[in-house]
Amino acid sequence: MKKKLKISAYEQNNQIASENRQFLYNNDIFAINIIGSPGCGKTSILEYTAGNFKKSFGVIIGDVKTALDSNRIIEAGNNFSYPIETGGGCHISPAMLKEKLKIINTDIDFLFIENVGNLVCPSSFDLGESFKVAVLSVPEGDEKVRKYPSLFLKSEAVIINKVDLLEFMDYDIDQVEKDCRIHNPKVKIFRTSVKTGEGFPELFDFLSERRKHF
Ligand SMILES: Nc1nc2c(ncn2[C@@H]2O[C@H](COP(=O)(O)OP(=O)(O)OP(=O)(O)O)[C@@H](O)[C@H]2O)c(=O)[nH]1
Ligand SMILES: [Mg+2]
Repeated sequence: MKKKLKISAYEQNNQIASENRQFLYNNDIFAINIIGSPGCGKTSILEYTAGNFKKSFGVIIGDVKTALDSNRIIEAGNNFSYPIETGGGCHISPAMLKEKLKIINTDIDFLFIENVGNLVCPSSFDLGESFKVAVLSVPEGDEKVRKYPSLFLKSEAVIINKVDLLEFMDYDIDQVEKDCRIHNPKVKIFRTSVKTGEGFPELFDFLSERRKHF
């Protein structure tokens, strides 16, 4: 009797991630996997982007429950917004993304994937994205890069959001940048505020430029 070849869950995930990557490439879609703590401002950044980024883009938003964040993007003026309910899962899996890619409008240049709010699990999975962006925010404290290193090893860019709150908090932003560079010396860092718009022109320029090289 022939033995059935078993592949591990890890290999299976990577296989599906490769299929997602091929699909995105075939459709000329540059995909960014956005990872950060609950409440750091991921959806707010995408709302701001919906109002100010002059490129065509879609959004997929993973949450344990509800389509609340996905609906916020539609209200902000971008109809290409799709929710993923993980039903308890602490991250979007490659298979969940694959299902969603079947129904998205593919006439877009960028796809922003807001992962479930969590600094640990989402960083362990390749979804087939072009690159990962880590989002930090001032009120959550300045030690997160040291405490949750794996995300910062894998992120090509880091957004430090809510810088409008710096004057009220003990947050050593220069030290946070140094910590990021220990994990990835080439990391691009953006200091943003959704309230003032600070940092967004630089972020949008980076995304537009980076798309040319995928
Ligand atoms: N002061 C200030 N508040 C912000 C900024 N960005 C987001 N917020 C606020 O932070 C809160 C959480 O923002 P969300 O965008 O929902 O955060 P999120 O990361 O999408 O949260 P989850 O989806 O639950 O993980 C909201 O009350 C926002 O108004 C900012 O730059 N400055
Ligand atoms: Mg959100």
